[in-house]
Amino acid sequence: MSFRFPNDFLWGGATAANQIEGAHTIDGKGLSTSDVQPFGSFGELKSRKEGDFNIKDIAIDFYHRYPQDIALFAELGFTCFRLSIAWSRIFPKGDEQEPNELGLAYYDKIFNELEKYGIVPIVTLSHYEMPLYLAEQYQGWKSRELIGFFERYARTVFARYGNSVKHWLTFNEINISLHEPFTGAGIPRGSDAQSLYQGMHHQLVASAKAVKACHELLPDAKIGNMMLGAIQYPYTCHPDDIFAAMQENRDWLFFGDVQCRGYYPSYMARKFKELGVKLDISEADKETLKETVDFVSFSYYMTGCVSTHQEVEILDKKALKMGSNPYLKTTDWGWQIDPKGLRIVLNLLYDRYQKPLFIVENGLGAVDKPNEKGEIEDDYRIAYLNDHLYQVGEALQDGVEVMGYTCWGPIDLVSASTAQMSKRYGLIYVDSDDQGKGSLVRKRKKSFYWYQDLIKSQGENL
Ligand code: BGP
Repeated sequence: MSFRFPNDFLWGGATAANQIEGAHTIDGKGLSTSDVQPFGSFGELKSRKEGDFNIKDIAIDFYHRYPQDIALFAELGFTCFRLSIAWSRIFPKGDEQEPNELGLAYYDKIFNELEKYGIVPIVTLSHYEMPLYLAEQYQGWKSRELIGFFERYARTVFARYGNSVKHWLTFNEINISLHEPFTGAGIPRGSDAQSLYQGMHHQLVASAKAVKACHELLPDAKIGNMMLGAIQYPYTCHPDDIFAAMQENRDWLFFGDVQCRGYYPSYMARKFKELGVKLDISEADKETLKETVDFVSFSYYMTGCVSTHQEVEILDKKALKMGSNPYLKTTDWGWQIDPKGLRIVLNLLYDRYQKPLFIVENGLGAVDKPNEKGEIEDDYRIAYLNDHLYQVGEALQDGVEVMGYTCWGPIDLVSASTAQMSKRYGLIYVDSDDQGKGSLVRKRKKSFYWYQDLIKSQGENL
C-alpha cells in the first residue's frame, strides 16, 4: 500500500496475565476465577484440590521469563505492549484493605523492563479474571460491593504505576457476559437476565469509577473501555434481517454507548421490559456513569450473520455462536475470517462515538507444525494479519482515528476459550503442548520477520 500509517501509530502485541504468567500462587497471589477453568473460559468449572493441575499454572512462564520475551518484542520493533494486571496478585482475595506488596513489586519490574526499550505499556485492569474469593463469596459482579473493591484496586495500581503507565483499559471484552457470565464477571452460569444485567450494570459503574479515578490521579494518562467487536450482518436484504442484525449489534454496542455517552441508550428500555429486567440504578450511579472514556478499544476476530426467516448454520457452537456467511472462510475453530469487517467496525465505531479507536486484539489461532528444519513457516498467519492491517490502513484513509494495533498473542500463549497451547497466535513459538509439557524455549516464526518489516515500513509493506 502506498500509504504510511501515522508516525505516532502504536504497533505491538496483546496478552492477558492468566494466559502467559503462570506462577499462579507465587509471591502471595490468590487464586483467580481463571484458575478454576481448566478447560477454557467456555468449559466446565472445577473446584481445585491440592495437587490439581491447570495448564495456566505454568502457561508460558512469562512470570520468570519476561526479560527474554520483552527483548524479543523490542527486536520486533514494538512501540507498545498490551498486558493485564492479575487483580489477585494485588488483592489476593479482592476485599482486603491493604494490597500485596510482592504482587505490586512484580509489575514494577515489568514496567521498568518495557521502559528500557521505550515500549509503551497498555494495561488492562481485569482481563477475564477476578480473585476467586469474590466469585465464591459475593457471586462476582452480581454484588454491588464489588464496585468499591474494584475502585480500591484501580486506585492502588494508578498510584503505583502512574509514572510508567499512561494507557489503561478497564474490563476486557466487557460484553462477554452476554455469552459467558462467569469468565468476565464471576457471575454464576445460568443466572437469570435480571441478575446478569444488574451485574453488568455494577461493572459499568465500576468502569466509570476507574475512569474518574484515572482522570483525577493521572491527568496526563488516557483510559479506554474494551469490547468484543464481533459484528453481525443481515443474512439477506429482507428488512426483518436488517433490523435483526441492528438489534444483535446493539447487544454489544450498548456497553460502548454507556461508556462513551455516559447514560443508558433509550433502546435498552424496551429490551429490559421484554426481559422483565428492573435495574437498580441509583442517582449516584447515574452521576458516576457520566465519566466517559477517552478512547475506545476492541478485539476483532470474526463476523457473523443473522436472519429471522432463513436457516443460518451456527458456527463455533461452544463459544460465540455466529451465523455462517457463504462469502467467508473460517479458521479451524469455526471463526469466520473477514478482514473487510474490521474496516466496517472501525467506521461504525468512529461514526457512533467520535473517539480515537484502538484495535487491541486481532489474530489467527492455528496449529503450527515445524518443518524438517524445525522452523515455523506460518504464511497463513502472515496473510491473515496482512489482510486485516490493510483494512486498518483503508479505515485510516476513510478518516477514522486509529491510535494503534496490537496483534493478539504475539508470543504463543494458552488459549482463553479452549485452554489449549496448540491453538497458537504467536509470531514467537513457545515449545509447550496441551498438557503443558515442553522446554518452553522461544523461537521466531516466519511471521516474526514479516511483522518486524511491517513496523519498520510504517505499514507501507502491506
Ligand atoms: C479474546 C480474549 C483473549 C483471547 C482471544 C482469542 O476474546 O480477550 O483472552 O484469548 O479472544 O481467543 P482464544 O484464545 O479462545 O482463541
